Amino acid sequence: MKNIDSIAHVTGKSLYVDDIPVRTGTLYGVVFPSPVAHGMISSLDVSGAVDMDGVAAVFTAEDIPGENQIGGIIPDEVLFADGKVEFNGQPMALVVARDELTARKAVAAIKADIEALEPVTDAREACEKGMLLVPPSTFQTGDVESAWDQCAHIFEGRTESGGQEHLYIEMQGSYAYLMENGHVKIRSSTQGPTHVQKAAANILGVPMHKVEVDVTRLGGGFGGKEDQATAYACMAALATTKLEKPVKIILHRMDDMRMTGKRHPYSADYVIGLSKDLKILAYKATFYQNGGAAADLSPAILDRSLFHSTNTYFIPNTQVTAYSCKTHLPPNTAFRGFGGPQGMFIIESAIAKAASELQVPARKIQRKNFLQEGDHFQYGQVAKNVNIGNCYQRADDEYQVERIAREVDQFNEANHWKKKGMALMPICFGISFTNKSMNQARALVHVYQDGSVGISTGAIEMGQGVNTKILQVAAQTLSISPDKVKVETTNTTRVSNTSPTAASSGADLNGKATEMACKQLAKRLRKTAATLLNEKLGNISLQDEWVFVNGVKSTLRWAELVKKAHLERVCLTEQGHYATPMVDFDKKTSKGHPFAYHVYGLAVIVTEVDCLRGNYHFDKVLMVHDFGNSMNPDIDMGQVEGALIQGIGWMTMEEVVYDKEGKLLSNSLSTYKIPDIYSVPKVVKCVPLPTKGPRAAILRSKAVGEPPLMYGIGAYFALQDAIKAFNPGYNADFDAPMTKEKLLMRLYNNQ
Ligand code: MTE
Ligand code: LUZ
Ligand code: MOS
Repeated sequence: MKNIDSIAHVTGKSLYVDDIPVRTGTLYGVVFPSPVAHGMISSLDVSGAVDMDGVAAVFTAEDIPGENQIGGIIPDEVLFADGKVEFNGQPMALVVARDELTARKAVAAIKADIEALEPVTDAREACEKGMLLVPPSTFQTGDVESAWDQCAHIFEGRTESGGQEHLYIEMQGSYAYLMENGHVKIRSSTQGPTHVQKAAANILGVPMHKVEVDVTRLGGGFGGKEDQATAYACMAALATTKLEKPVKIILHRMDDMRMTGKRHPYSADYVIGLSKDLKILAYKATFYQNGGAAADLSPAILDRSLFHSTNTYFIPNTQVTAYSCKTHLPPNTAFRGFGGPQGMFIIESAIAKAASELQVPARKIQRKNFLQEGDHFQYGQVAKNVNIGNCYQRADDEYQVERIAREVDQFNEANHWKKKGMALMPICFGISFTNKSMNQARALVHVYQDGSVGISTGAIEMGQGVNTKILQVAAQTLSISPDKVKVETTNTTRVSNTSPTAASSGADLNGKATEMACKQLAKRLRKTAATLLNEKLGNISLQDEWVFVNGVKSTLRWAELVKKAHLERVCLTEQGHYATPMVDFDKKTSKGHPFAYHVYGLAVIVTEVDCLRGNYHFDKVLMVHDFGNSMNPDIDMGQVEGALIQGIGWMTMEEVVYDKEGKLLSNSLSTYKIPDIYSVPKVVKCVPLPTKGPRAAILRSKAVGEPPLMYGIGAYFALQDAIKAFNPGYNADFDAPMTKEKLLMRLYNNQ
C-alpha cells in the first residue's frame, strides 16, 4: 500500500494553506515583532501604518474582543504583547493590507518605544533568579543517597544539548473567512485543530461552536505546529471578524525562525554510580530546561524528559529533578521526541563518561544494564514485552557488533589522520500522551449509497502517512478495496474535541476509533445481508467486497448490499470513540502506568573523522527496530530514516544561536545548517525485530513517528569515540551539537 498522497505530492497537486484558491477581497496579514527581547512598552505608534495606502487595519492587544490569552497548559501567553515584551520577535501588532508587500511596508512604519530591560537567555541563570515556568518536578525510585555507599565507581559531570529548529517546509500559516452569522472558518496549518478552535473562540469572546477549523494537511509539523500554529490562526480569525474580509497570514522563513519556539535546550548535572561489575546502581540528575518566555508545552515536555531519563536501562536508585526555566526567548515547544531525546542524551552522556574513565567501551555498560522483563520503570510501570535484549541479539546476528568494533580499531591502527568511531544507541520510548485525558479519539465514518466510504477523524496528515494508515484500517475492517475509501480533511465540526496529532499516537488513537466505527458498520451490514439472504447472522461474513455465507461467496456484492441497506433505511453512518485503556498516572506521586506500551530499538553508528580538517561523515547506521507487526513497512521505514537523520542533525550540525540580547543569529538557512542528502550516512539499514505487536497498537503496528529520532543521539558518541582515538588525552565532554568546528577543537585539546 503506497502512501495515498505520493502522486499528488510529486506532481505538486497537494494543497497546503497557501495553495487554497483565495476568495475575492482577501487581505493579507503581516506581524510586527518586538525588536527587543525584554522591555516595557512605553508607546506603540501604529499611525504610520494605518495611514498607508492599501492598509485595511492594524490590530493590537486593545482590539481583542475576548481575552488576550492563548496559553495551552497554563494561561501565561498573550496573543499580542500588552505592556511588556518578553522575547525578540514577540507579536506586538498585525498589519492587514490588500497585499503582502503593502503590509510589510506598513510594518516598517510602526514605531515602538520600548524601555529595554536586561534579558535572561540562559536556563541556569533563570533558575538562580527563581524564574520558573512551573514548580520543579522530581522522579525517583529506590534511595539514591544510601546507594552511593554500594558503588565502586562514582562519576559526575555536566551536559548541554542545544535547540533545534523544526524547519517544516510549509511555514506557519492560516487563512480565515466568515461564514454566515459571524461564524469563522479557519484553514490552519496546525497539528491541533481543537486547540486553535478553543484559543480563537477565547480571543474572539465567542463560544467554540462559532469557530470551525479545517485542516487538509501540513507540509511538516514535527511538533512545531502542536501549539504554535495557534497564534497565527487567532490573528487571522480576529482580523477577518473585524474587517469582514477573508484574511491570510503566511510567515516568511526568517520570521518563522525568529518568532517561533524550537526544541528546548537542556543543561544538566549528573552523578552516576556503578558496581564493580558495571551495574548502574544509582543515578542522580538535575535538568535545566530552557523554556522561553511562556509555558507553551514545556511542562509536559519536562515530564517526558523525566519519563525517559533512564532510557532503556534498569537503575534501582534514581532521583531526577527537572526545572522548567523562564527565559527571554521565544517559547520553546514540542519537537519530535518531546523532551525524551534530551533526557536520553544525559543518561547516555553519564554512561559515556563512566566508560571513558573506566576505559571500557560504553556498549559494555549499556548492555549490562538493559531493562529486563518485569523490571519497573522509575515511574512505577512494570516493563512488559521488553525487547531491547532481543534487539541487541538481532543486531549482533545481522551486523556482528564486535566485528564492527574490531574493524574500527584496525582502521585506527592503520591510519593516523583519519579515525573512525563507533557507538551503540539503544532506545525505549513510551507511547501515549502522558496526560491521561488526551488519550482519546473519534472517527466519523459514512458509507455512501454506492458503497464508497468517507472517513473523518481528528488525525492530522503532516507527511507521516497517518491518512494512509487510517484508510488501510477502514479497507481492512470493511473488507473493501482501498480505492473505495476516502479520508476527508480534519474538521472540528465533523470530529470534535480532538487531541493534537502528536506523541506518535495519531494512527493508534484515530485508527482505533476508525476500526471501532467500521466494525459497527460491518456488523450492521451483515445483519442486513442475513435478512436479505434469509441466513443466520453468524454465518455471514464480508470478504473482498462480497457477502460470504458459511465461507462461500454468495450472489450479493458489497455495493448491492449497501444500496439495499439504504433502501431498508439502515443507518450507514457510524462514529467510533476510543480511549486508551489502562493508562493512568498520578502526578502527585509521579507513579502509575502512563504508557500503553513502549517502542524499543537499537542502532550501531560508525563515523569517520578527518583529523586534519575536522570534517566527518557517517559510514553507516545499522538499526534493529521494533515495529510490532508493521501495517505499512514502506511508510514506517520512511519514518525511521527521516527521524534518524533529524536526530543526527540535532546532535551534530544544527546549532540554534542567540546572542546575549536574545536575538536569533541562526535565523536563515545560510546560518542554520540542517542535514542534506550529502550528509546522510553512506549506509542506512534497518531490520525489523519480528514481534507480534501489542493489542494497544493499531492492528498491532507500533507507533513509529518519534522513537527513531533518538538513534541519532548515537552520532554524538560515535564522534567522541573517533576523537578519543586521535587524541587519547581528550577529556570527554558533553556539549551537543558536535559541530565540525567544535570537533576540530576537541581533536587538539589536552595534548
Ligand atoms: N513525519 C513527517 N513526514 N512529518 C512530520 O511533521 N512529525 C513527527 C512524526 N513524523 C512528522 C513526521 C512527529 S513529532 C510526530 S508526534 C508524529 O509524526 C505524529 O504523527 P503520528 O502520531 O501519526 O505518528
Ligand atoms: N504532546 C503532549 C506530546 O501534549 N503530550 C505528550 O505526552 C507528548 N508526547 C510526545 C509528543 N507530543
Ligand atoms: Mo510530535 S513532538 O508529538 O508533534
